[in-house]
Amino acid sequence: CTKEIILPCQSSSLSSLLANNNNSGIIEPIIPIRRRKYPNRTLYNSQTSNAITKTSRIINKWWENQSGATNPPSWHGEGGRAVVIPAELQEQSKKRFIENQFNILASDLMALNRSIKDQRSSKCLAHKFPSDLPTTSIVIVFHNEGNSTLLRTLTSIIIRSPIQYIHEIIMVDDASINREYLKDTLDAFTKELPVPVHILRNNDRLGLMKSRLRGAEIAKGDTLTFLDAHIECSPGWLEYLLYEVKKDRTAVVCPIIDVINDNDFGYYTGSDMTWGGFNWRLNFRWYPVPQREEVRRNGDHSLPLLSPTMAGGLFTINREYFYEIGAYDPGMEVWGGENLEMSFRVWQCGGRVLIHPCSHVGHVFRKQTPYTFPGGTGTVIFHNNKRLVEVWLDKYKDFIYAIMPELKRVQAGDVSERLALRDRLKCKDFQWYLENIYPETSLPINFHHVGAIRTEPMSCLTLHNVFGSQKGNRTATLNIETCLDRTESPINAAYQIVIYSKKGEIRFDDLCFEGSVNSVVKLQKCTEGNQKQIWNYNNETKLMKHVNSNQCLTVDEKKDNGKVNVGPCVEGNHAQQRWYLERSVIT
Ligand code: LR7
Ligand code: MN
Repeated sequence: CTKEIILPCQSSSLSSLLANNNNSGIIEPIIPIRRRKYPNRTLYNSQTSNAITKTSRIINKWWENQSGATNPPSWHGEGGRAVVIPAELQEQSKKRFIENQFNILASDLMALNRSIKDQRSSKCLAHKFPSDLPTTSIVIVFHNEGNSTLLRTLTSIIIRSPIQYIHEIIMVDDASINREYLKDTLDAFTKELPVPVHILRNNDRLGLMKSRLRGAEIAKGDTLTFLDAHIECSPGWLEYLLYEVKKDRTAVVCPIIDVINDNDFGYYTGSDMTWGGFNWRLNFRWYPVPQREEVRRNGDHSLPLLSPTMAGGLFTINREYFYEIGAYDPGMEVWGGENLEMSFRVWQCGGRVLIHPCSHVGHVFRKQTPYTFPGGTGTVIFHNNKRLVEVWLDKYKDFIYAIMPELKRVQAGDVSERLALRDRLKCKDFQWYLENIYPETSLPINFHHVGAIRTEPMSCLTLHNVFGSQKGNRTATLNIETCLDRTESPINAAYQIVIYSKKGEIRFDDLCFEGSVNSVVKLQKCTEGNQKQIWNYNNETKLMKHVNSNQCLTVDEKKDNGKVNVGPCVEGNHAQQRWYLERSVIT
């Protein structure tokens, strides 16, 4: 089953994350670190300028020790540009890629305080903040993080935040192995920073959820801000997050996540028209923001989006509210699932998940994890997802288990405390969440039928390659094949389950049956208002009409290639056009 597991940050979903126009934004001054001046904005008082100067001095010292040079070897990556690896370093950089699953040499060639573009629109820049924003404790957990990426994470926080709001930075080393620099070098670097930095070190691997819980426990700030360990904060990233939490203590606020290329560290603006959802296998996914959300915001892209889910890595939350709403599920291990769990929980129990389009933080997206998953990748993620399903999904459990029969078999462990939490908070059910917060979901909410669609001899519409491989290529195909028994071969039978929705789509996850006159039916991304994706079933004649062409769904018997076509409807009894909807997997 591991081949089906797709990590959220795989490259295929990245393209949908990028903004169309990457050329806007003023570049911070590209000058040597020592002389770099930061514009004095509101909130950026002398305390902040001093912090920036001091941080720059430390960075210089760090580089001198590292490379014997006053400044980095050359000005790589300035303005967020990509690093060009010198020919003599290319082989080494490729060889060392696996250490972190990103090009650490490219990162090493850049200044820790390399400049990037200001990502904010003029509308965002016009926002005003009160001076009494809540403070924050920044929690960064890491397992085997790269040196320069981690130090750049810290540097970017300090040089791009109004320092008076940073109560402290709490770092949790989740039992990294064979990385000496995460000990003394990190201690020395952080000791000199102009904000208090606490470093906790786990003796045993706790995984990211329990590590974050451990970090949050010692936090004293008004809010908590969680960050991954390989990020770059862009100018103004923090103010917007803090202000939303000040206005609404139940808001969980995420920045737009910009993309730092894993190979050359080029910094690319994330789209403000992308939000968080999830697919049938409970993988977090980016999807386009629907029109209704544009209407709700009056087209103002400097206002926060109400997002169904969050990516998980980067967000600010009121510290007390974090605990009220149930923090993290301590039964979850290593990586995965906690992002959806928190999203469902926050929405179902009265909070809100926001993405603030004025706040941008860059993140190094990797195609694979560089570290081990104690217990096995599949097992761990399934265990976490099973807990999520058992606690939050109500009757949608049955659907998920039909789609992922493997998940039904794994152990969730004891979830009674999480169920008690849900009870205590009087949370709404999952149906409410889907209907009100995520009506665009690919899960079945408004449907005529969920299950196999077959012809008279037991042949079923069957899908292949729907979720793609780890590398992200997805060449979904549709065939007509022998119907499979869900008890005998549940895993393969899952690919014969489709939704026939009230809108008239026939869909599998986010893929829709798309037809046109006299041609083979294709699987395409479902798109609102695409008439070629609308079907009309007649329970009496058993015909499945393709509305747009006024033709019928037909088994291609002549070619005998296992394909289904849209073709002229035949009067009377024609077995190739008679379709039966098998018993639904949910009601
Ligand atoms: O055992 C572990 N212990 C850790 O401390 C495993 C991981 N970690 C740390 C790790 O070093 C990193 O700092 O946890 C952090 C997240 O792990 P990554 O960066 O290896 O994975 P990721 O970027 O794919 O993680 C995304 O999904 C995770 C699901 O559990 C978390 O929610 C991450 O926070 C999340 N990251 C983001 O949302 C950033 C944007 C990427 C996307 C989409
Ligand atoms: Mn990450």
